[in-house]
Amino acid sequence: MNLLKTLFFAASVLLFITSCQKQKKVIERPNILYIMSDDHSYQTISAYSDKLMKTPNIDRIADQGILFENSFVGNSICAPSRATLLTGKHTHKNGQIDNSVTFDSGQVTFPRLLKAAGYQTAIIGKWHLRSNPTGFDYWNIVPGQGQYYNPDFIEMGKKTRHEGYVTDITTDIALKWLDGRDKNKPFCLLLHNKAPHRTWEPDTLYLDEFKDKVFPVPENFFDTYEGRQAAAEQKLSIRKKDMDINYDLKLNVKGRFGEVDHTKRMNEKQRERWNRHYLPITKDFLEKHYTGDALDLWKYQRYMRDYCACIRSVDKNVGRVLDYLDKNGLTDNTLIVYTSDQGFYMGEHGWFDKRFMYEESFRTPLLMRLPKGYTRRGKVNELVQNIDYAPTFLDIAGVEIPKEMQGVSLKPLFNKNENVKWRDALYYHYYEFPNEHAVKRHYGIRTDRYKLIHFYYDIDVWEMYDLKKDPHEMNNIFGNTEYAAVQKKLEKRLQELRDYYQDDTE
Ligand code: SGN
Ligand code: CA
Repeated sequence: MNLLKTLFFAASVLLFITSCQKQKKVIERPNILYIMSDDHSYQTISAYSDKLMKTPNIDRIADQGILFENSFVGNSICAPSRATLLTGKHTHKNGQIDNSVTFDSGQVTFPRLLKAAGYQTAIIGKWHLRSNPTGFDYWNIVPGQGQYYNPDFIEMGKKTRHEGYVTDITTDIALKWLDGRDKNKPFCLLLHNKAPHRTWEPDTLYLDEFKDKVFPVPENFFDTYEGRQAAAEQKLSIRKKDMDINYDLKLNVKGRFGEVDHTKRMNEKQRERWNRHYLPITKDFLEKHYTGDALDLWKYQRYMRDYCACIRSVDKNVGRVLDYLDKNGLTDNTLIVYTSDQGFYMGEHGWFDKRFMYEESFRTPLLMRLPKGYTRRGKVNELVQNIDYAPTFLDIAGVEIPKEMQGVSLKPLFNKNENVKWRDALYYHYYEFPNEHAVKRHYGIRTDRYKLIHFYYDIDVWEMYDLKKDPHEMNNIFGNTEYAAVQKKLEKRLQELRDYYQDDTE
């Protein structure tokens, strides 16, 4: 009897151990599929909020994975964000402080390290770093900002025009590459959409998607920017001529830049659909003679309709990629990431564009579906930043993270019930001034509750926000005696972060 008991006990222990091992077993060297759109706001991803639109396919990633509720960039603009993705460093360290600089392609980047470790690497879509991609087995990129209709792509140096809509074509090329890859090696594919970048030109098949939708107007749409000099002096306002009725909103009238022909790259069919959609809108606008607030609100609705119609294509194409992974048995052994190069204003503060360290553009959407074996699901609240992507991808591939990378691997956050000690604050630095949208140079710190920003160059202004009491950042509390102690702490912590990230630029 005793022997039987002992045997039974031993068998259960063995069963327990093997089941634990099974649970814990993670895929070694998983594939990495990184999808990044250009200027895609978290406000237009229904996994975050379905107030503006539904994105059922992008949501699939979070439904089966994790949704980062506190995901940010280090410098809210295109090329800087892309250089940070590749290098795992803030932009004062990788040199890409604004869009005008040419990326130093000799730097250590994660694709280069993955390639050396036996991964097949590819970048398809928007690149925007001026120098040619390095560290990729395959690259096929759009020139500069790219074109929406019948766009050119540069495949390993050779330019070709493709018939169709840019978001569809980017995905077509990506699926073709996936199909033809060496199936004995893991892959790392960067799929970078051009959309929904300004001037928000939808697939002509989707022009009517949001035609009659009335979007809720942000409560600070008519912001007067009191106590915030940099916000008052920007040039990214929907309510001013910064957003043009012809150039941005596609009315068939003379605008600030003359009469821009959005249809010049189109074929006959596309042009016909375009005109069928926009000519009646122009006619209606000319009859109504909007002025004042009514004009501002009309512009807001017009902007939102085109922007969301662009997202409609992005979402459809994310679905195509996810279906491909499912059908080819790749879903379990692939880390799937969806993000944007930064956030975007959907009329908050009366704005479009990005650049500011205010929430809507400092934040960026981040959704991940984890390879089999990682147990975390649902919302993740830790403060994460785009400096963390490169270390994360190297870490899950089992490749050593170079000391010079400034971000940290997110891998410890990929399992539930793990008590991870995490950072308490994030650093930000934006440089592109003087420039088109007149957003002043600034740097700052954000903790889970507070934000401190220093605007400099042609001004010397500090701002501070209590995000719990003032989530829309309308009330600058810098210098407020009630917050003196908090301010002192933030000032000290900001200097510590500047030392830690070795940023003495100002
Ligand atoms: C273009 C846009 C700007 C935008 C920048 C940077 N103007 O210059 O509105 O802020 O790109 O965008 S446009 O008239 O060309 O549309 S970024 O995403 O590339 O950084
Ligand atoms: Ca961008």
